[in-house]
Amino acid sequence: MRRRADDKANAMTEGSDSDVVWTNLHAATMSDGAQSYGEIRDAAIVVQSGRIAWIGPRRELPPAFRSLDTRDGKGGWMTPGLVDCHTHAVHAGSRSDEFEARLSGVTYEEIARRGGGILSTVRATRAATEPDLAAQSRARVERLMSGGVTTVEIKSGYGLSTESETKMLRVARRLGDELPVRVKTSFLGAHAVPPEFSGRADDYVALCIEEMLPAIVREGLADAVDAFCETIAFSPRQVEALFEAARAAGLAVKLHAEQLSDQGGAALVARYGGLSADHIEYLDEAGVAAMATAGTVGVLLPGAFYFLRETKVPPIAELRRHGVPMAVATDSNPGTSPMLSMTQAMNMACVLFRLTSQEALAGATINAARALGIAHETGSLEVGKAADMVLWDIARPADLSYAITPQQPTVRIVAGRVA
Ligand code: DI6
Ligand code: FE
Repeated sequence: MRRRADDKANAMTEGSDSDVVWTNLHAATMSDGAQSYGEIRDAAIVVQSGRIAWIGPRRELPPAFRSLDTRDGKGGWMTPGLVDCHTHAVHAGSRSDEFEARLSGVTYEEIARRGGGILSTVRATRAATEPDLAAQSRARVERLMSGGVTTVEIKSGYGLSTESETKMLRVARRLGDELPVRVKTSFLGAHAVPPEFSGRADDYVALCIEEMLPAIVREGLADAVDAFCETIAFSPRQVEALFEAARAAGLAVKLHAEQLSDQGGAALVARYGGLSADHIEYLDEAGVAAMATAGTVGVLLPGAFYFLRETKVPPIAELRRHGVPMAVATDSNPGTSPMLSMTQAMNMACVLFRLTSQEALAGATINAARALGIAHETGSLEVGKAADMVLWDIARPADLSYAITPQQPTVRIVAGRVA
């Protein structure tokens, strides 16, 4: 089932526009990870069959490519297409009513305990027809795309029944088929305990393992399995049972870990060779070390931090010291991060978490691709990778994380094709 995204990538590259060379631009290749922008001034980028066939200083362009049609970068900067590696973009409705309640002092946990929060979006998502859910979700994904996103991860987790979880994931897959964007999906059945299982979380986890996951695997609907490990959600023991089932099904794992408290979730997902531990405000150094050993990416979600007025900052210095790759994502969701701009998430990561602007761009490109297990395919401008690229009318790469205002590229290219 994990093969699906690669099939999509191949399908995308096969039917590409003719071979071209992009010139009159600078490139931030992000090929060094977060160490630098991998800048190439006055660059040329050769795109053949949807992939990057050559990239370097224009004056070094090999003669064989000089007769290709050119595309004018108008003096802008080409970066890898942005990768939003953590979203809940498929859901129904809004929660501005809860936002108002929180402004008057009610906490997120209190709202959740009263049956609001995630469960109010569950009610709306269950009630939505598949076409209605698709229409609402499509508008969000299109907004992300207009801000430079070429790959987006989308989770389930607002259905919490086999019928509604598969509905969400089918909608996510369909958006990937219909729109010029790569979509990776994660099964987040263990997001909250649904009302009909109130007080019976273990029974609900058993349903996730015995009924939902097999149905999802049968239809090839998920690329990974995610869970919310928290006192108000699922315990490490419950998450571990789910990860065992994911492993048996051959699916990658990732985890909402240490968002509101330290549950040892990051160490747990690292023990399963997980792709990422996400949120991680309350992560301790032992968890950081476990992630470093396993190669698990730390996904920073400053939108949720901002929106919940969290004050505990993720342990950025420890993550750097241990060499844990850091990604930045929107966490786009109605409860804790109603945000649809990756450059805005980058700005918040710099201002709130003190990432450097290089780290923010690496977090939105190459490290985000690693968090999805697709860094061999996208996330940096390197020969052999898909030509997923965005052109920005900016003077310096740091302009992308500098502005608070959401930014839009002038050209967006997916698998070599202007989209
Ligand atoms: N952590 C979050 O921030 C989102 N899910 C999660 O596990 C919040 C989801 C929501 O409130 O709807
Ligand atoms: Fe999330």
